[in-house]
Amino acid sequence: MTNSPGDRPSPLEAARPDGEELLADLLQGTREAPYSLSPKYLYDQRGSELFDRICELDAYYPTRTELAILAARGREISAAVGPRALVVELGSGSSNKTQALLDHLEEPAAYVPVDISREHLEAAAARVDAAYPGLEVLPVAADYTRPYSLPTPRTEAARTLLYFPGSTLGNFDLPEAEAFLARQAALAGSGGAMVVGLDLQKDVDVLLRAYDDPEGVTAAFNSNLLHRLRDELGADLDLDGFRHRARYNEDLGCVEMHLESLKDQEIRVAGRAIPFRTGQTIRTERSYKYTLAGFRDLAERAGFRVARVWTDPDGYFSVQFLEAV
Ligand code: AVI
Repeated sequence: MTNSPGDRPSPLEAARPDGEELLADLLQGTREAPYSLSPKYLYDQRGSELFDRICELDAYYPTRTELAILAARGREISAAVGPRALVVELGSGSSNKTQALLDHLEEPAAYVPVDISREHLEAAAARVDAAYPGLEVLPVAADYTRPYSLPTPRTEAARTLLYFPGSTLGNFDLPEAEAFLARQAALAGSGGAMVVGLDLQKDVDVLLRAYDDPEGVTAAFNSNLLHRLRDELGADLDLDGFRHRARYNEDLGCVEMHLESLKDQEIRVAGRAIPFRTGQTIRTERSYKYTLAGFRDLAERAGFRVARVWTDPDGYFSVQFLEAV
């Protein structure tokens, strides 16, 4: 997933859950406190539109910061990658982040967007076709959090380059992030590499503002889940009985989004009642903020060596170049 207007955060939407999965996950995640629900449920159509708006907010620094790094360091990134890479983008991406990489690369062998959504894939393929005539585009319809295989391009590739911008990795819990990276290292194979965008630890006030913006767009994005429960599952609930909360979890080093109950109440769904006390929450997302050393250790455990790191002047965000070892 990348995150800028038009972005589709793929791992989060990867399951394309139908009502049954949403209900099963809701009941499972609220069997006992603390309650939680997978962030993938944030991204229905309205949620994706709200996420696009988040990426344009002043308070939400990651998108513009990452784009600025990619623009400033394009040449260095290209030098690290080298010519004739098979560029595999995890998630069909947004045109500006895809272009921020492709514009700089030397004769990429082919571009392979991987996304579960055929609609997003087709849009990405069409965008890249139009912007880079002559570049072979080989879309893969797959959930990239699960095993998938890569196509063989017409032009022999010098290496496989996985591209994973947007700090989407930050939405994985740490063991999950490590296992995911280990699978990518195996997929990229000998000589393979990855360019990954990762948000970094910073002042907690800056973080909390990014996840609880003054315009209330993130609050709407989070609360959209309640609308989904009502509209898709027929849940009986008080939409105004909850509020959006962003919290920093010191122990884990992540920002969390919660929906907090403003009173003692129940959500009634499918013949079940999910009780809430005043102040009780359901966690809807974790967004990990890495330190450079912490990520280096994680990447190494997963079979990657961190070869280059580029950051912005404030050290808010990083674009990292990893080589499979
Ligand atoms: C998609 N992902 C990287 C975003 C993040 O920052 O964790 C999702 C998001 N949640 C609230 N604002 C943005």
